[in-house]
Amino acid sequence: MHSLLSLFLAAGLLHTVAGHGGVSNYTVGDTWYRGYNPSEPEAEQDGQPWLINRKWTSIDPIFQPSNHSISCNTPGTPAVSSIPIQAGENITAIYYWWLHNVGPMITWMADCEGPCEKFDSSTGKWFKIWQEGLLSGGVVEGWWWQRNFQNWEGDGECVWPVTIPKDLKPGNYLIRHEIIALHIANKPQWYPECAHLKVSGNGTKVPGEEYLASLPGVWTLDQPEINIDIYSPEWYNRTDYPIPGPPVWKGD
Ligand SMILES: *[C@@H]1O[C@H](CO)[C@@H](O)[C@H](O)[C@H]1NC(C)=O
Ligand SMILES: *[C@@H]1O[C@H](CO)[C@@H](O)[C@H](O)[C@H]1NC(C)=O
Ligand SMILES: *[C@@H]1O[C@H](CO)[C@@H](O)[C@H](O)[C@H]1NC(C)=O
Ligand SMILES: *[C@@H]1O[C@H](CO)[C@@H](O)[C@H](O)[C@H]1NC(C)=O
Ligand SMILES: *[C@@H]1O[C@H](CO)[C@@H](O)[C@H](O)[C@H]1NC(C)=O
Ligand SMILES: [Cu+2]
Repeated sequence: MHSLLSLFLAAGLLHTVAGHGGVSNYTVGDTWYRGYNPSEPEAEQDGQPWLINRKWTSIDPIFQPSNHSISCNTPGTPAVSSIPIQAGENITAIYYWWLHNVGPMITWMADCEGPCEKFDSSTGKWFKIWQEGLLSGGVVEGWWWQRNFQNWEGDGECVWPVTIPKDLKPGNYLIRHEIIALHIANKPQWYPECAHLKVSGNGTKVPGEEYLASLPGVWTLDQPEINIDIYSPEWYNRTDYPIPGPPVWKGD
């Protein structure tokens, strides 16, 4: 199976073999929160009281880093409800069958500075709370976190747990899961989805300026790690992949 996978990868065909994807559900502890489902009728989901993630109507990627949709996908309409979570707890994003396996995965948050239902995500001061990239080996054939996460065999689920920094100031936040797929030369793909969180706890910390970024803004096609040809001699066997953007905020 893996040689077949490598073949698809080398040919850049994986993309056409199966679809793309995005967050389907979230869990906090034993509680499941249903996300927006692009394959179900919009009328059954729009405005529903259970809806905790921002509307996204297609599992296809976004190709332009300057696209307004890069912040919370298309159309990114605000959710109705929020996921309650305590700072220090984990939230786990569960994906539809994920097949790509090269490129970084990043979880961001942004303070809605009030109700998230009224917040324009493209004005957010986004900060990273988690990121993973290349874990071992070379850029093309090595193991990315995304490769552990993907589920080529189709059994089990693609789960992505992250911890809300325990000292984060309570409030309303967006959480944004972003996969950047880099398997096609010089054609990076973005897969972002956002959910609304109501963070509780006794924290007082907020990230400093050096941790903040805009979306759109943080990614450009001038970044060599983004507008990348992983199959080029320059990258193929490289064992380091620096994830661009600000550093991850650990809560201090
Ligand atoms: C997500 O939740 C929906 C509705 O609760 C459910 O039908 C679906 O199977 C879940 N998806 C996954 C990948 O578990
Ligand atoms: C932004 O991305 C969406 C989803 O891929 C696409 O439909 C739309 O045309 C893009 N907008 C621009 C200005 O490129
Ligand atoms: C909580 O999230 C962290 C960070 O991703 C992860 O290392 C840990 O395994 C998660 N814990 C649980 C119980 O899922
Ligand atoms: C916050 O502080 C109150 C009062 O000291 C305490 O009862 C509560 O358990 C704390 N909550 C958390 C999440 O630490
Ligand atoms: C990568 O390394 C392998 C094994 O050393 C070598 O055969 C191959 O030619 C290298 N590829 C590139 C593009 O440098
Ligand atoms: Cu895809």
